[in-house]
Amino acid sequence: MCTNCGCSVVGEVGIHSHSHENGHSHSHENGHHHHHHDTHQTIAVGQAVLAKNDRLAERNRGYFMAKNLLVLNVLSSPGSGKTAFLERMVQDIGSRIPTGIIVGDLETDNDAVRLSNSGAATVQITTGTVCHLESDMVLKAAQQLNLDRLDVLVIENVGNLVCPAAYDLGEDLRVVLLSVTEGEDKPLKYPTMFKSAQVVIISKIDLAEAVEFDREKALENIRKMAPQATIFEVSSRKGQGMTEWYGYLQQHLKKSPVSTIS
Ligand SMILES: Nc1nc2c(ncn2[C@@H]2O[C@H](COP(=O)(O)OP(=O)(O)OP(=O)(O)O)[C@@H](O)[C@H]2O)c(=O)[nH]1
Ligand SMILES: [Zn+2]
Ligand SMILES: [Zn+2]
Ligand SMILES: [Zn+2]
Repeated sequence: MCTNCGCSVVGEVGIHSHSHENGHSHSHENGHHHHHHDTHQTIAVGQAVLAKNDRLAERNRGYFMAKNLLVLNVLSSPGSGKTAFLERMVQDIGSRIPTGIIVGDLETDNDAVRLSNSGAATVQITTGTVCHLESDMVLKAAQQLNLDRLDVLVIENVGNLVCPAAYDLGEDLRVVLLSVTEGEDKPLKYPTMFKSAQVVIISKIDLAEAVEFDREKALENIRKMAPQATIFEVSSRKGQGMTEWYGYLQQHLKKSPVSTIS
């Protein structure tokens, strides 16, 4: 159920195609009352769903904390390069920093196949019509992984810059990608997503010149909406900026590196 865009709110979508503009004589009083009533109900249901999700997110957080896991919730619009970024990361540091990945998509397990080919333990969640992940889905998926063996658990959310922002999954860090091909103004248009980010990754910087990406403008917009966020500029294709990201990740690990054991 999606409380922001109403995508799966059964029978409660606020679009009425019949017109009331001309004061037609047959009474719609009940109907109007009904509509109002529905609207309030929709909001009430939505708040209950979010409150329940928040409780389950806290449960997830406790569970992940007990496992000493660093948990990332990776978010962006479709095709911004989440999977490519994670493939590169697992290839580069997966042997040093054991990483598991939960990936959400409406349909197909393509991303899970790509990610497990890169060497990560991977679980796919197919959500059907639901355009975001929720805490209970994440817990069920996480229980399919051997969490004791992992240092990092990554959740690749459904490609969507809107409603996933409303769903805490129990993560430590929200990582929001903005690719150079989607426009410098996205942080201004999707403020909720950027306001909740601890990390913003500008992705596909190898394409920046070709699309005349205005880097200064993008940085300004990100800083405006997400002054709290650490910003990285990366290319998963060419590898620029990835080392800086790995340094940040290393600093936030909950487990000390295996190599220090004598
Ligand atoms: N040139 C270039 N292309 C990239 C880069 N990262 C991703 N791509 C391409 O962008 C397209 C989308 O990348 P994905 O990694 O599938 O994007 P995603 O965010 O996981 O997409 P969804 O899961 O569908 O939301 C693919 O064709 C990638 O090869 C990059 O750093 N440089
Ligand atoms: Zn939605
Ligand atoms: Zn993906
Ligand atoms: Zn949704």
